[in-house]
Amino acid sequence: ISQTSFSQKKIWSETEEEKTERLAWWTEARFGMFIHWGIYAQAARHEWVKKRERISDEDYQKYFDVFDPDMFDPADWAKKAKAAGMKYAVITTKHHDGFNMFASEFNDYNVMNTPYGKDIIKEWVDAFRAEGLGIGFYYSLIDWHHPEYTIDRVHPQSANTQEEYDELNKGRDMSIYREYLKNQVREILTNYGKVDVLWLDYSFPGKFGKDHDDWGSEELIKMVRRLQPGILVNDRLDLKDYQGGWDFTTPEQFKVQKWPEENGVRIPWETCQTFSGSWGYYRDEHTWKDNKQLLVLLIESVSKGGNLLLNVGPTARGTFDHRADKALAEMGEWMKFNGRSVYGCTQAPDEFVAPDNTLLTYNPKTNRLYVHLLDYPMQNFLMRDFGDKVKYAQFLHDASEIKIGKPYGHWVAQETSENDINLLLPVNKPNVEIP
Ligand code: FUL
Repeated sequence: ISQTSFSQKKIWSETEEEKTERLAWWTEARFGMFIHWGIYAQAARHEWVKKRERISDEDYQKYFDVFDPDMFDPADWAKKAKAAGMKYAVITTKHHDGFNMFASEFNDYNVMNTPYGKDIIKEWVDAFRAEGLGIGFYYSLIDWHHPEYTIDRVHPQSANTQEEYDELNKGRDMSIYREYLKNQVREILTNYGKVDVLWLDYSFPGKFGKDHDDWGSEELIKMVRRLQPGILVNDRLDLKDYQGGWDFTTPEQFKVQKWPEENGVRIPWETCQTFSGSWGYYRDEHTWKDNKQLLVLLIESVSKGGNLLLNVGPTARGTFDHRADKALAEMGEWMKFNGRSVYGCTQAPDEFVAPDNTLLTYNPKTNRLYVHLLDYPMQNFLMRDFGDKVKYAQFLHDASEIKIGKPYGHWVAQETSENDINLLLPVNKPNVEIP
């Protein structure tokens, strides 16, 4: 189904077909890995630790001075992402703390000057490309390190009143930061070959937060498009309008109820989600989602036309938490058998109404409908109004036939119509090791 119909004339011109084409690999992919990694991994208590604990630049410096992830093996990460069924990955090149994981001409506050001393982004790109994965860069617009950056409500120094805001920002010149931001975005889009996704973060309005409506957004996006014509850009750059320059919207940490639209046009979307709440590595966090929750997140996203970007926060030695390893491996096991109901799939056409406790995904190229049973229903599974739409039914994990019968029984308790069908499922859930 073609979802997009618009023109992006305001900033650069592209036809509807060209845009659909540009997004095609991402729409097909559906499942990617987000990676939040930086010197905050050493605190191991949230990537916002600098703000949360009001740590000064001087105190935060210790994390820079000891950063040396001796076990970092990006080839191993890439293999794990691929084995999980993910098709692309997005890594933090700079988070809000301002530290660069890449070699930069415009800043000493980067990985080359830490004990590790090598360009992590370069190593990462090479390894992930080698596994055939799409490459994305997260870059924080917010910067708590840059001396000219406006101190606002979310800054570690925190300006909570207009007076504080004015006082703290005396002598700061945001236009210098804006130039720096542009230079750095140019660097990451120039030095690492083809980049598939640019994930900028963030510019939501807030008290004293958005007085500096000032990333130079239009100029920035023009440069991005010029440097990387095929790139996809998310929606956090202050370009209000979907038709004005960005490619997909990024609902964070909540389940999307309905495919988002703007002026009747369905918008490409990707939900980003954590395993445990924090994005950066958090040693003592115990709120890890279980395997079924993660799978349902993925299936539910696809069933409403979206992607899932699932986050890993590597440790300061450069390894994945063993719980992340386990979750990824389990998802991969499921994807091996069920990936067909995810890749290239989308929301089912309106004529298919999902039976209770199911999610539907649909592949418009093959016209296959996938019915995901969230609870195994035992024997007789009624699908209303599916009679004229279904030719054949099978399980996905082993392609064994599911016989289609007439609705079972004609009691008042279950009124049925001629066009209803009944899937004759085995009484016990087939013996698969995965949920
Ligand atoms: C948010 C950030 O503030 C979080 O730290 C994280 O990067 C998330 C994906 O986006 O806006």
